[in-house]
Amino acid sequence: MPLNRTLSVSSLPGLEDWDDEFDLENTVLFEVAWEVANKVGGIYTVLQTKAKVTGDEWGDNYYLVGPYTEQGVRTQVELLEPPTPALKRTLDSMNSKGCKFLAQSEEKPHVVAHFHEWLAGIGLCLCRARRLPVATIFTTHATLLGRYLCAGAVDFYNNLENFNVDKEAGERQIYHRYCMERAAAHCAHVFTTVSQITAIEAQHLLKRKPDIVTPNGLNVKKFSAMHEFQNLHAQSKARIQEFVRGHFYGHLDFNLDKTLYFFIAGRYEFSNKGADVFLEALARLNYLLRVNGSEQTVVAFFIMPARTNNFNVETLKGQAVRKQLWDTANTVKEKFGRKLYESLLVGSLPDMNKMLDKEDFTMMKRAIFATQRQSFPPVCTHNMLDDSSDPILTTIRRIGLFNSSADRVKVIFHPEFLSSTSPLLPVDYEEFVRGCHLGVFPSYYEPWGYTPAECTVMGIPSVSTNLSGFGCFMEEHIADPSAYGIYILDRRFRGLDDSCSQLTSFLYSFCQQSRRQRIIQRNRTERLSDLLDWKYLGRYYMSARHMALAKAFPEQFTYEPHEADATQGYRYPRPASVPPSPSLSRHSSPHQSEDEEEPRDGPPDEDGERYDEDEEAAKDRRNIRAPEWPR
Ligand code: G6P
Ligand code: 1S3
Repeated sequence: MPLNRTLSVSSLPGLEDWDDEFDLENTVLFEVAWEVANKVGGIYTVLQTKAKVTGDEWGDNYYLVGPYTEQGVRTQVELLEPPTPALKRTLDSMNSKGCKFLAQSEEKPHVVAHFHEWLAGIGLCLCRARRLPVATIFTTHATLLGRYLCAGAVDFYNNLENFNVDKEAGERQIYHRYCMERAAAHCAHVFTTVSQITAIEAQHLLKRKPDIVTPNGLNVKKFSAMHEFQNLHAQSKARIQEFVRGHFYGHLDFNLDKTLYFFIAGRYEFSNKGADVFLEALARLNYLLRVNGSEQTVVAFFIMPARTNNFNVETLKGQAVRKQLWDTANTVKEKFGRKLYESLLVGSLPDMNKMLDKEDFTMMKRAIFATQRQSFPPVCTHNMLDDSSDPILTTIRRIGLFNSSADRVKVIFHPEFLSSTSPLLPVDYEEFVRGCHLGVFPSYYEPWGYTPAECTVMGIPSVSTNLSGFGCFMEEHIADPSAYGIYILDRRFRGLDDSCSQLTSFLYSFCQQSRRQRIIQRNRTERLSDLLDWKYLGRYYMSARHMALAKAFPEQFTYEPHEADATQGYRYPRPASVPPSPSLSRHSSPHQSEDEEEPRDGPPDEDGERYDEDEEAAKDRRNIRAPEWPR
């Protein structure tokens, strides 16, 4: 079967295709992970989004192996008959022993087995212990010990070399799992991690330096016209606004047209994911917006699943009240329209004083009466099981962000992942992200961090940190990240309080941008999405597989390492229209008034320049530095 051995990276100007001559005939790839067709977290996203490029390279010789879950089988896979008798016999035998499968194979091929995380790593250790002729790769997406240490009050990054790893793992009662992870890392022909920062962590905690860094990519959906994703932002924002109208009923004393939506989302690891820093910065932002008499309001969403027993009544009531107001307005509109029509039919202009009758007024008064409430709009949308000890709620009580009228920053904690079938906020995650203005992910422990990457490919600016794989990757590949809506918080060289101040200043500057500036910034953010496409990043996984084949089967395969480090070689220049001085480049576009909606064909800027998105993008592309890799 012909196998495609190159990956197309033509979307990145200046970066050549990688054309390694590697004969994959009679070679089979198994990728094994707990999150294959089993959504737990980010590893699922890695495997699901990467499947297309890996399939392009390996064709029918690519197999994903994961746990058998009824739910996964029902919703995510197509059941097939094994194509060869040998495979059928193997699978029948596994089945008879109670081991259910998903799978296909060829006879006597060179096998590459790629294991993700310690749970699957046990298979790798057994392959080596039983001396199976298999080229093995182990990828760790985070180290167990690193995650545990960071969740405690430990100065992790300044002490990486000093931890007594056995003692620390033992004290946290993860010694057995830690040993499996370390054994898998050492047994593998090729060991990889998702970022440089996790590579350093692995070197110290697992005692093996990764051979290759394999950054996480995404499937980038490209629109033919730039304004299409901007339109999607406006449509999705309208859905969020509807929810906000209901949630804040009776307290809608802020201008929705001057309201910005910020959010944090992900696994509920309060300090690892930086929810602590975000809350503190929001409290400070609230103060700044209040004392400076800002007209802007910020609604900050926390989308982090916690234990609940469903939505709370007050939140559901808000949406019911909103719906009732909408229905009332429509009923009155219908009656008004009919009377107007009757009057025009007989050739006269209507008497406006008679267009609404007593019944209409009573109905409207009743609807307004229903919007009265004694309490502030709720902070949390659900009944929390651990309400009194929940870290987000406890912090909100301490900093006093209670959604009062005086607050310029409102908070909504939605402790469940989003779904388009929700009776409360019926949008899926992608639609929600598109409708927001800024994703805020000030993580302390984040080997990669898909959330800001997803924002980027949807053209939504985000905050990440220089302790996250994504933040470091963007810092390395973009000359002026904040001009592109990629704000990278320093959590490496600053204390907690300083990081909170820096985040506050990012948020406050963001609030000071005009609509026009936000639109220009979104265009720039979206332009970076090629950088995160598997079409480009898939090459690192490819490299890992080739290296593993060469190590396991040196007679058949040779691997020439690339001279430059795998993550070098590409740098996005400062946007053409941003002034060179750092002090001037804080605002990402020339100042313009809020009324000037669309940047294209707009009037000249203060300095007399006219902004042209296409021209700016073209200039940027021409300025891209020649790649250092591959050579
Ligand atoms: C998109 C739409 C514009 C809209 C804008 C709102 O760019 O194409 O028509 O005015 O979003 O942006 P904002 O940042 O205020 O939500
Ligand atoms: C890990 O999932 P997490 O959120 O526990 O793997 C993800 C995929 O590689 C990665 O993006 C994330 O940073 C890690 O932490």
